[in-house]
Amino acid sequence: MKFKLVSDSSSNVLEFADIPFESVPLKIITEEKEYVDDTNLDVAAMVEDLRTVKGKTGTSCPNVSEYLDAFEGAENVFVVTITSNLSGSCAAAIQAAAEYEETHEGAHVHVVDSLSTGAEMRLILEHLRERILAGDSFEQVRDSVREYQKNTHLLFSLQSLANLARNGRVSPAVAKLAGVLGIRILGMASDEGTLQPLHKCRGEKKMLDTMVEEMISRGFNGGKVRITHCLNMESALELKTRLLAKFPAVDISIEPSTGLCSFYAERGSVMVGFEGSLA
Ligand code: X90
Repeated sequence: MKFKLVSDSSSNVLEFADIPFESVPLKIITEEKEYVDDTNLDVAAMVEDLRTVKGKTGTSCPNVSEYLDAFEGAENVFVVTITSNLSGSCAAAIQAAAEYEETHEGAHVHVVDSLSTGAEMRLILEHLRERILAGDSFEQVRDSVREYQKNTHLLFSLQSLANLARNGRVSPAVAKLAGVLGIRILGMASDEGTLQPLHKCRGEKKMLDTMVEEMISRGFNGGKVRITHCLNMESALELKTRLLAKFPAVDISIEPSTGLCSFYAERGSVMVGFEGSLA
């Protein structure tokens, strides 16, 4: 049974050790240029370009044939996508899965709609890898990830919702919450896989305090934490320090967000995927 993990690049996981893995890039498109969210992208330079770029900017998700290319050669594939409520990535993966199973006898492809993005997708990928390496069957891995997903969450802090609003990914009413200097919108991925604002925080310290409270109120009890940030290492480290003070044995990683999350979450954002109490 040859297993392969595939994820769209909104997971920020472009390379993954110990198991066959492929990242399928989303693209960030301006009137001048197209940025492919892969290991060649200079994220800091893209974020800088976007500050001054004129005209429309947007993104595009992988298409069916790009997913098919990523599956090639594998017998058992698990695909993790960004929430189907904000992107066509999941729909493309589902169509590719059906085509792949039809044309490759004995092959199985299961698409996991993360109903989230970013660091929560990393948690799901790590869980899949763990179960596959433990020797679970395709069906066991599928059932196990379904359970695992019920107990993972994504919280994030955004300093601007401009790109989300311009591209119709949040309502104008939600977008209006941000925009005042020093205000951070603390939000979560809702059960339906949409952006749900929770708090308006004045200043970074207040945001971090509220973030830790929100994690604990969602059952966080020292499980895994995966943090990404867009040019805001300071806050990511500060969050890590606060969590370590309360949960000394916690397993935390910090990474920069890649292209897609950096475009939508924007400069200064922090995104946190974590396990609730049952994991
Ligand atoms: O072009 C495409 O198909 C991609 C569209 C992606 C739109 C949303 C990206 C959100 C990135 C922003 C904060 C977290 C929101 C989480 C909501 C579930 C990150």
